[in-house]
Amino acid sequence: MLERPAHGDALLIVDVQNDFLPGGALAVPGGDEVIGAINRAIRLFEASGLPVFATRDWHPADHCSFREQGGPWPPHCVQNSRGAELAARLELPRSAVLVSKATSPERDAYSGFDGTNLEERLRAAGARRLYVGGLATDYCVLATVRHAIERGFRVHLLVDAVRAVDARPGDGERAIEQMDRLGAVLTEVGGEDVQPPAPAP
Ligand code: VGL
Ligand code: ZN
Repeated sequence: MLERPAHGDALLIVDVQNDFLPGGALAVPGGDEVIGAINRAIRLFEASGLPVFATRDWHPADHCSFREQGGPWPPHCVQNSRGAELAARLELPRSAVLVSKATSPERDAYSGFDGTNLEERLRAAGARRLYVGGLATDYCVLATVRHAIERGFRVHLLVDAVRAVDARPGDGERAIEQMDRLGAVLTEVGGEDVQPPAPAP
C-alpha cells in the first residue's frame, strides 16, 4: 500500500492515452483499469505537494512503428488525434509536467527518457525516487523504468497501476520480473475503485 510520499518523490504516469484503452487503436487489455489506482496516487502526491509527470506517445502520421511503414504496430497515438489524448478520466493536476516522446518519423522510442528532457525536468523538480504506473507494462513502462534506474533514480513500480499488451502470453509478468531484477521495488497503490451505484431493480 502506497503511504504518504516524501520529499524527493515524484509520480511518473506512462502513456495513459485513449488508443491504449479498450476500443483504442492499440488497446491494452484492461488498460482502463489502471486509471482508478493512478488517480488515487495522484491525490496522494498532490496532497503532499509533490510533482506529477506524465508521458505521452506522440507520433507523426507516418511514424516508422506503424505497419504501413514496415513497423510492428497499427497506427496509434497520432499527434493531435483523439486517440493520442490522455484518458478523459485521468485526473491530471494542472501542475503536471507533460512529456511527449517518439515524435520523429524515423525513430521509435518506448522510454520516456529517450530523446526527451524528462531527466532534466525530474531533476529540476528535485525528484530522486519515482513511482511509476501506466501503459504498457511490457513496452513503455519497462523501457522507462530501465532508463530511470540506469540514470540513478530509485524506482517503485505500481503493480496495480500497470497493464500489459501481452503479445506473447506472459510478457507482462516477465516484464515485472525484469523490473524487479533491475532493482525496482514492487509496490501497490492499494485502495478500491469506486463503482457507480447499481441501477435500482
Ligand atoms: C507503447 C507500443 C507502441 C507503449 C507505445 O506505450 O507501451 N507500446 N507504442
Ligand atoms: Zn507508439
